[in-house]
Amino acid sequence: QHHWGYHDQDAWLSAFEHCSGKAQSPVNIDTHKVFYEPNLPPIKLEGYDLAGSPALTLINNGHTLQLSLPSSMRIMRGFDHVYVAAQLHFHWGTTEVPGSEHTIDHVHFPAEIHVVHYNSRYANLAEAAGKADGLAVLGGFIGIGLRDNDNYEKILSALTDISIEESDTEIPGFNVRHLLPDSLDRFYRYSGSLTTPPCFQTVSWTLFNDSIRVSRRQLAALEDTLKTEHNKLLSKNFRAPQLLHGRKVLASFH
Ligand code: BO1
Ligand code: ZN
Repeated sequence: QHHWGYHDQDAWLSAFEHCSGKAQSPVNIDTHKVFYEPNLPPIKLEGYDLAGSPALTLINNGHTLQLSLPSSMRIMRGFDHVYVAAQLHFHWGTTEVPGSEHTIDHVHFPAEIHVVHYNSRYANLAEAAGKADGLAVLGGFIGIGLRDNDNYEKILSALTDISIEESDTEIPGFNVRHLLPDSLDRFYRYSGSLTTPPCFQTVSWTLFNDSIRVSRRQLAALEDTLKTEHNKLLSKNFRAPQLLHGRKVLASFH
């Protein structure tokens, strides 16, 4: 397995054949060029409230901060299939460099959350990842607000326990729905890929229009706590926007 990193994203192209495909992610969303699609079904989530459920494993895998999710969490509506949650993770930058992967009119948000789901017709994420209808990722833009976000604090307060690469910890179950925007009604939809190697072009992407707010302190905790290989700061873990190559970005709203 090739040891990829964010510093040399051009190296992904030669080491992973799918990374040079024509349906890669992330992309810029040009809000003046999206197609309003009134028939996009609304997103209906089920089983996202994990309060009182078994503890969840939070891991620093050297590329991101990742929370393992139980298969009780599902997207019941919004797609042609039922999708089962596997994990959620984040992409971020530094205080100086906003680190969302997707951009809106070429502007980055400070950070982005991805809730990764796989099609329930497959056994697990690994099996689904290479299938055309395999994956659905829900993406949320994270911005800075004046108040601490109590829901994000359930994750961020555990970061100091996993500052070393490949360390993990357990956190109590909580309502994962509250990590997403208040309204899920306004979203963008397009066909793309995993934003990291192996870059499989198997993801139906949903990006919520309404952003999520965390405090400046909380964002700093995400940006400044985790370490990657050689004890270097884990930051700027976002891929540059990729060309659409004729793909259409749909919008559920106008
Ligand atoms: S993302 O949401 O597009 N940033 C994304 C990127 C990579 C993965 C999931 C979501 N997952 C990767 C796993 C690898 C696995 C690969 C194919 O999927 O991290 O361990 O090999 O199954
Ligand atoms: Zn991601």
